Amino acid sequence: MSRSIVVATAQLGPIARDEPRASAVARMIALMETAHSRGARLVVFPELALTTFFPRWLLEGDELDAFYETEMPGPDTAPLFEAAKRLGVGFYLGYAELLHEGGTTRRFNTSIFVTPEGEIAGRYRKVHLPGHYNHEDWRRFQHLEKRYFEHGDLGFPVFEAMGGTLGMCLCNDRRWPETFRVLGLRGAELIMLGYNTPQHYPQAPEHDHLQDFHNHLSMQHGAYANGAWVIGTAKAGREEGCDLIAGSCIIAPTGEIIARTQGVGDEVAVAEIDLDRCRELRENVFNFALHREPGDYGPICEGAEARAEERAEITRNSRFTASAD
Ligand code: ING
Repeated sequence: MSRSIVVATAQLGPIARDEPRASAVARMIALMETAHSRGARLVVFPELALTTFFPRWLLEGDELDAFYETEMPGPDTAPLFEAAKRLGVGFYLGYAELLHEGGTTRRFNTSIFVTPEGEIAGRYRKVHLPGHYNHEDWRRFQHLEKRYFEHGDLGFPVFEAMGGTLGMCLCNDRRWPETFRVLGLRGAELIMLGYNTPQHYPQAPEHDHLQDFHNHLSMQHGAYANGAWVIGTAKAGREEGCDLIAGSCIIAPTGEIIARTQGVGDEVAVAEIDLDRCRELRENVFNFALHREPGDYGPICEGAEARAEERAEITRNSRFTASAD
């Protein structure tokens, strides 16, 4: 018995700061059509796929709000939902979510999974927000995700769609093994994620040449240690003067990269995956019931309350401002 499905990573090249959403959506529809022509029924787009990576600048007010979606689908994104229905393709989409809830405005770095019927079957809000809160002059470019997004309030949910159990995360989440482990413990067979990853990491430029290695290392380990398929999709290329890595790929539960993009622009890579292959790992080397020892993992979950206070402190006093070395 196999639960095979043809999937695609749909990498985007740079999106200009003044590029209309309609342009990004048109590019994504073209990628979806290419993937469909190669048999794909599931497509993964990048993180913040509708606009340029705006946390690289200090913005406020209407100029900042212009980068968020207040409805999904909205007028600009409806054509993507329609294309998915027309082609019979499900898709993962990363975007900046702005909502008014209980009298306050809430902002999240969000991803959704939309079924071929056009229904939103899963939603995720980024838990691990990298970067900093205040503008820091010493940086070549800013990384203000801690300023522009709240800590995700949905945890790491899984959901049923496309004949399997699916999970999502976003960019920096992939570097934290806990992300994949929680999704794995909840039975995720395919984990989808998008990323915007600069080649240059200001606090440790000596690692710049390792970004592609760390990207694949993180995702390959997450796949292997949890016996799950992983699809990671980049927004890539030189975007507003900032070089973003590519390396979008499809990874088997064995940790092997079975398909990847070659360039740094709009590009699709496709592979047929069998969700039943997760069992090769989950029933053997990573048989959680047989081999996992949660009684010894205490420190992993210690400090949750303190962390909530620290997060508030970052927002209030940004005492975590990294000093220039
Ligand atoms: N970007 C980067 C990422 O985690 C980063 C931030 C870059 C962290 C390089 C470490 C090294 O891939 C986002 N958007 O999370």
